[in-house]
Amino acid sequence: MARLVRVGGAQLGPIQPEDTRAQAVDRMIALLRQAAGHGCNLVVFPELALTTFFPRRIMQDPDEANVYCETTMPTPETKPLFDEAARLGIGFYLGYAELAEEAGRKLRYNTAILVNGEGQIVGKYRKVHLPGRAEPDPTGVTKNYEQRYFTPGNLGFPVFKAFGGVMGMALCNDRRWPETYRVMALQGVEMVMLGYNTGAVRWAAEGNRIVQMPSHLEMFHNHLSMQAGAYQNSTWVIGVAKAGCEDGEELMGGSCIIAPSGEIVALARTLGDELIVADCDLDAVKWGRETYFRFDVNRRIEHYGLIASQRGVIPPE
Ligand code: CDT
Repeated sequence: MARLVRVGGAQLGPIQPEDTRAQAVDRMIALLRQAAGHGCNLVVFPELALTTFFPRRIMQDPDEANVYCETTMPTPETKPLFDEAARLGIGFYLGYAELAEEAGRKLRYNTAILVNGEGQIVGKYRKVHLPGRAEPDPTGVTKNYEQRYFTPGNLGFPVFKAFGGVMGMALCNDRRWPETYRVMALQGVEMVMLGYNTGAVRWAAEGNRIVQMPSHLEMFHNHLSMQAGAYQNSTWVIGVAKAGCEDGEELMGGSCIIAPSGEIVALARTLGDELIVADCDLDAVKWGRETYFRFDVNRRIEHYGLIASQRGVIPPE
């Protein structure tokens, strides 16, 4: 018998700097109700879903970013989302900025949580691959300062038994790194949920010229990385965007639900609040893992020719 999870990918249109968390939560509740109408068990929201994508701007003092962070979850502003989801019996993945206190230090993490259909948090992930810069970019092309505001995640890539399967989480830039999927696949992941905020247009400094990168590549790489991650690890991948013109930056949409075959089975058509839905059979991961990707049999780490230092970062010549 199939192990079906009906998943809603809840893409959000832009959240402007002046928008409140309560406004964002209202929009998410509207999408949750739509998902309930479709019979969804699980809804995936984007990365940093409660606020504007604040790391696109440089703040002199990184601690100014604390106003965008949550110290606990649920907060009074997000409680209505938890309550409505529990009332509807729908679980959800939510990306937000976390301000944690660890060993007497305050640290910010780019975080995602998994909440079950009873409104209980059953998993937490902190973004490992932080893109962008920590220091101001003299060329002005950088639209991402996550390295300035966040500490790399210290929870690894854990997986969680929930929704009748093995669930994993990742955030945005993580999707471009094969390790993200493989570390979870080696723990048996069956569905990777991933929220993202990615510019539709990218600029680069070439000498003293600023050039626009070919814009078709942004969406191509977005889907390529998630489809490859799904196929090469035989897992469902749910990629959900924040989209549209946010604080002057065009964010790409392209939210999608990807089967373990690597095929996109649901795709957003707009740059606004939009729900995409697919029935995800968790048993569909088995075919790939019993044929091309038998990790225990065909994966030959002892033959990869790695020396100890190469298992981490390979030093330059
Ligand atoms: N949010 C996020 O991780 N965005 C990055 C943009 C990187 S720009 C250097 C992404 O990989 O989509």
